[in-house]
Amino acid sequence: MVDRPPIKVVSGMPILGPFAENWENVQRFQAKDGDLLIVTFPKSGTTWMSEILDLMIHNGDVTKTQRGAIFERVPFLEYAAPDMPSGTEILNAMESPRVIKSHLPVHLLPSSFWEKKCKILYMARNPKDVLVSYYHFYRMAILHPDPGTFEDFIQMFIEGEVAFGSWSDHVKDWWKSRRQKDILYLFYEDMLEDPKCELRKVTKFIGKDLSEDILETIHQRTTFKNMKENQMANYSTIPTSIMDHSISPFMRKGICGDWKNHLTVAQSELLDEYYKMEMSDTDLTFRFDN
Ligand code: A3P
Ligand code: EST
Repeated sequence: MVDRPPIKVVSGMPILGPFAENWENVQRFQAKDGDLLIVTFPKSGTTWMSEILDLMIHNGDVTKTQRGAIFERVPFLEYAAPDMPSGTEILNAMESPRVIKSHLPVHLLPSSFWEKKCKILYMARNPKDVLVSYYHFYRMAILHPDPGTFEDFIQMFIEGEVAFGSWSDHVKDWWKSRRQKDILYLFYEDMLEDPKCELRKVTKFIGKDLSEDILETIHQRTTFKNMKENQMANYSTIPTSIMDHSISPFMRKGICGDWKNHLTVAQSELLDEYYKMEMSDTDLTFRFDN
């Protein structure tokens, strides 16, 4: 088993240890006109939206999405690990149109994304489900430190000490910035409730004209069940020494409200307090039930 590297702090943000080594290249990264960027706080539906965008830019051609695993088709900007090409290296060698994934907060996004004609899609999810999903992900993805007990992890989450920092700052800052540029702000809970409606929004936003038949194909291909079974979307091709799906599968539940199966009444109330305090200065709201 690979050692779990400790978190490092770059520009005031906690980040996965190995990612810190490539930080300067991330900040200097050159976005290009036409790039599509999906930004999220971890565990908010990044992989889901990545698969959707890859299908959309290929006009729903499912065979094209079999050309590689999701993390190869939609490279992760901040990604870095010893003896592996970093996200920036992969992206620099990639032809347009590029779909890029990032977990960066607004103020740390490389400036070239603001300068070029890029479209940014932001996807947010309620903090209780993010917290539960993130805890399981920390356990199974060995690039993360040991999360400790669930109780410990709740504290780390509330303090903004998990990788990529504070959930509330992330969602609020991107919400504030959404009118500054071409940014489409989406919610995981809306995607679950009415996927076709959200797919139409995304299609329009990226300037694609896709038929209802193609949208239906994209919808079917990106249901939780189908993505869970799709080797090119479910991260199962990664060695178990790096991601151990027997601890917790990457495609775990895919629902809204799983937090009710994990949080005690006291823990849920603590999160309610956190939410009330952190969200008192914004009109951004989340749904916790489906
Ligand atoms: P759970 O752990 O709650 O199941 P990310 O891609 O940002 O890391 O987010 C992962 C979360 O999104 C996981 O949540 C995963 O199951 C869920 N997910 C992935 N694909 C999905 C889909 N097609 N529909 C619904 N949820 C999906
Ligand atoms: C790290 C954080 C995160 O929120 C999502 C992902 C998905 C891609 C993962 C990466 C990660 C951790 C490191 C990897 C990577 C795919 C290959 C790599 O080894 C597991």
